[in-house]
Amino acid sequence: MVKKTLLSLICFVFIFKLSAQGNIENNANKNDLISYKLPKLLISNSGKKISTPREWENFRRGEIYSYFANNIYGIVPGELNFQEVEVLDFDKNALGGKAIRKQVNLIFKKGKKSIVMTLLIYFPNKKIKSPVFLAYNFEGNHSVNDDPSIIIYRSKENESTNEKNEETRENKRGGRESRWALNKIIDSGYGLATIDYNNVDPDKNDFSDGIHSLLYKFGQIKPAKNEWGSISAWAWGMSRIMDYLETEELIDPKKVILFGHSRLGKTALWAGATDLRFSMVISNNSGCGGAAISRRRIGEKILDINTNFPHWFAKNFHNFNENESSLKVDQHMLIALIAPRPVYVASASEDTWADPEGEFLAAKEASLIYNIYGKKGIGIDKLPSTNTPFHGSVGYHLREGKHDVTDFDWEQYIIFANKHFR
Ligand code: GTR
Repeated sequence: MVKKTLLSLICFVFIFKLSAQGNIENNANKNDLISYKLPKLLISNSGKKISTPREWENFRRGEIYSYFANNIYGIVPGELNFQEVEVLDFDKNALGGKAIRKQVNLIFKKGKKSIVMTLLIYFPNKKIKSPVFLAYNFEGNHSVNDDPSIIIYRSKENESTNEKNEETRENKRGGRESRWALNKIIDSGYGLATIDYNNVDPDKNDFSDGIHSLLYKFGQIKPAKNEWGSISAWAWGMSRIMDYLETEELIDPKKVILFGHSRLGKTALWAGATDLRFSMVISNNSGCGGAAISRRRIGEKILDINTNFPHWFAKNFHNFNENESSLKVDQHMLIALIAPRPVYVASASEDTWADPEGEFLAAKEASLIYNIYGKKGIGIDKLPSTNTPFHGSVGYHLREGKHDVTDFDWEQYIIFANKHFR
């Protein structure tokens, strides 16, 4: 009897301790009953409480950034700027005359190696410097708009011009138009600058191609454990395009907004955390390794992403497969690194693989830093109903529907940008 009572008592204490651990208990995975405790944003590694922007910038931001760099995305092991800019096209009569279209090659060389990034930009046809959305595309610049003048990129690997290849490429022309709301963007006074992310680093588990190999040390054939995976390489690419945009007289370099969907939403967040020149960041349905809290283990987990895409993150990130709780950070801290610049996290109700609620909670937790800067964060505590946007300095919406980018999403991003820029 005494033994039994003792056993129940031990069990009670254990269960109590377990549930008290999660400071967001209600949102823990209901299926496998994992509770979790988020690392504290406002306590430094040495235990110092952070309550002012100065303390955040001097003590806390750097240690969080360096943890993400060395353990998750990977550091960039050197510097390289483009050596040549080649203007391929400049047309003042694009989109029926309301836009200017420009296409340029940014050429990077190191030793015998080189890469070429082909940038497509549509500017509003006005005599002022415009704010611009900068975004990678997945399937080539010509997939963004059905415009026969958009140059089809040919990498060294796919440069063959046989008829069949040409036909496949042509078939993609305008194929992703529905994701770009180009007319809305231009009509609202914004430009759009885009390149195929494969230009920077082809999206495959192969570190011999793309930008990585240009920065290898003698004899190196793959990144070291704390060095860049593809997401970090794509983020680096966004900064190099920013170098170019700073020289572009039709653009206001103080109003460059990073946008990315899915793996490119993860990239936009990391690029925004890394390069303070970006004045706003939007991550659309970015999920695991993007905006979603890893410790929730809902939808895609670290093990899944590192198994299916072993090249996206630094090798060190694989140490956290099935081991999320030993990370010293979680993704709310990535969003916090963007503060005090406006940041937008968007989810979709059917995109359960990206864990919409986890994305919301990260944006909510990151709001604490915005509050320290005297700004309103997301302004709500619970996941809102679908199609109900919130636009504080942290923006959020849960769009009804699947993993995608729609006109509804773009309408929100334009409203958000207008609110903060005008
Ligand atoms: C999925 C992946 C996600 C997301 C997405 C995408 O398959 O699991 O993390 O990045 O791809 O980029 O389309």
